[in-house]
Amino acid sequence: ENNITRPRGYKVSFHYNSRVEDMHFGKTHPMKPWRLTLTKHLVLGFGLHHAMDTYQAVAAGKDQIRAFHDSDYVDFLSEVAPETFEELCKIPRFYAHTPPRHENDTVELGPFNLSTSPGADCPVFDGMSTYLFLYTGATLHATQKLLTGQSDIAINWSGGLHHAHKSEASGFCYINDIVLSILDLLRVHARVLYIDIDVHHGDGVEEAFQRQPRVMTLSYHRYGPYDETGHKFFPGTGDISDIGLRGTVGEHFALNVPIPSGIDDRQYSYLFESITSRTIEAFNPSCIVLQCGADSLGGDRLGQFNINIKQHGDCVSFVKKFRLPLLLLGGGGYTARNVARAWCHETALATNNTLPDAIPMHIVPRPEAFSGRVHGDGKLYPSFQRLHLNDCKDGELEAMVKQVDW
Ligand code: ZLM
Ligand code: CA
Ligand code: ZN
Repeated sequence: ENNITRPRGYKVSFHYNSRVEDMHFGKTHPMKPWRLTLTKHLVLGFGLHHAMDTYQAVAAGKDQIRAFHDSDYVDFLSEVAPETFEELCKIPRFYAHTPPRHENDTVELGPFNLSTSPGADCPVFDGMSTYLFLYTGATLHATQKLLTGQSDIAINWSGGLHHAHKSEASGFCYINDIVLSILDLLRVHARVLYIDIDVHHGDGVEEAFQRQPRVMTLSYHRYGPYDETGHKFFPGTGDISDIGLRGTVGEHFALNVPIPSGIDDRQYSYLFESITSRTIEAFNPSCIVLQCGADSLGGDRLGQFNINIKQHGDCVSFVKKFRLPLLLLGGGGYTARNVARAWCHETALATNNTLPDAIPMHIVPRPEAFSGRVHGDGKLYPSFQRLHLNDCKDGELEAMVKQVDW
């Protein structure tokens, strides 16, 4: 199929469990696990599984998650479901974690920033525990493969949930699989570099290691002053002056690259390559974790950047060239067809393959073909019949947002 070959001289592993696809955050919630279905079908359709070792992820154990997260929070996550939420909220050790209410709150928040209100960022939904423990299990197994040297590059597109805090869900993230992975890597590696190209600031990972000089966090993200509606782009942190906790040994081991809306390929590539190479040179890590959030692509439902799949992939290639053990994770990405095209392309780059632009008709994902349920909006996008690495917006590349004056 398409002359897909295994990479020469190194090994790639792919970690996934299709059960994550059955989950629904809510009807209009931007996070669509369906994007992972599309990604899987492109990866399999192009035959990229022949170039890697593929592993079916098993759920992480509660004790593994307690390496970072609060024990009560882990208990809550493992027991919570829409039916049990209200009762669990009344248990004192959980109730104690309910944030204070603000007057103009539109959604009612329960313990740990979780909620059953439909407008919540972190809703409690059916099958949620299964979903959380599976994406975490996939990341932890990928990490093990790197630690044992059985893989040189390990991939988990269902992971990369960078906003989760020790005892609080945030921004669609409940368990911080990245922090858990880095904690494991630190058992063997002297210095771990974390790079985050999601359009949002990787605040959860940065915060977890703000006193840790053996972990350098580097996030590229949309950041700026308040917008017309009086809000900051989520999560509102990641200023250039934010460099790790001052007065601790972790100071200078966080880097933030705040970026205005509308940044294009050339501008992004200049920033990414100059800053990333200087960081690797100076920090000298022995392994790298790269969060490949695809909401930095042009045309993303939540993002405000204007970069193409080709450029997004070039970031992966650039990091790969340093030949260090590399963990590739997903993250954000809210225009499903572009997310799938990007992560499939990046799977090809990881395995040293080049994909033809045309997606053969027999592998164009047909929504109606899966489990009798209509996922996404149920439409077959015309643009999805080609990879279109240089066209995230189907022909119109001007930013949806105001182009800033550079
Ligand atoms: N409201 N429904 C990126 C995480 C971004 C915080 C403003 C909730 C949404 C968004 C939820 C169905 C990653 C904020 C937003 C509305 C407080 C955010 C539910 C639409 C919906 O239609 C929606 C009714 C929802 C949430 C939009 N939330 C857009 N942006 C951000 C979180 C996560 O990509 O970095 C990694 C995976 N939250 O701006 C509010 C302040 C909650
Ligand atoms: Ca980022
Ligand atoms: Zn994001």
